[in-house]
Amino acid sequence: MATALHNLSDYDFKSIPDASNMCFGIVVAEWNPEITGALLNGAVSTLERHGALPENIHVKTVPGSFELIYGAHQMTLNGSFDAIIVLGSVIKGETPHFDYICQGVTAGIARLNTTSEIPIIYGLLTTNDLQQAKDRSGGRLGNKGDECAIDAIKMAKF
Ligand code: DLZ
Repeated sequence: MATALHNLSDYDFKSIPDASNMCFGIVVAEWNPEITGALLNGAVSTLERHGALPENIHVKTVPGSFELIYGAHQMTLNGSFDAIIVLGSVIKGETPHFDYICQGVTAGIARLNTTSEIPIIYGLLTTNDLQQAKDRSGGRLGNKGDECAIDAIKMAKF
């Protein structure tokens, strides 16, 4: 008879580590600033609520979401961050541009996660319209920036 090697109770699915000794980099895109500014506010306030010191949260802006890849890569070279968060908002237009940017950023950040020493948390909102982006950046469906902050804290000392 097979015996269970692991019990669900062995794992802690809920607790969030204290972030007071952690250092974070955030790269945020300037496109759709109403949305990305709200994502940034959510991420920073959630990191601080879990103990991160303001001086240990380093924010850099990039022109658009496509530049999040370069920005995050530069931050990985810095050597002083425990985790990096990228924040952007791509809103569907009338051309396939949306698809190329979404795929490019997603693949770029995924690749960085396998080549860098630290985790890069993916905070790219890809929505069909502005309202969907508002709903997910502090509106009725929460704030993706908050979620990314929690994920960064959990992954920082993986
Ligand atoms: C060009 C472009 C377009 C059409 N839409 C968006 C968008 O919705 N969100 C975003 O973050 N960036 C957009 N960009 C800019 C690209 O991400 C990028 O900055 C440029 O293609 C230059 O590399």
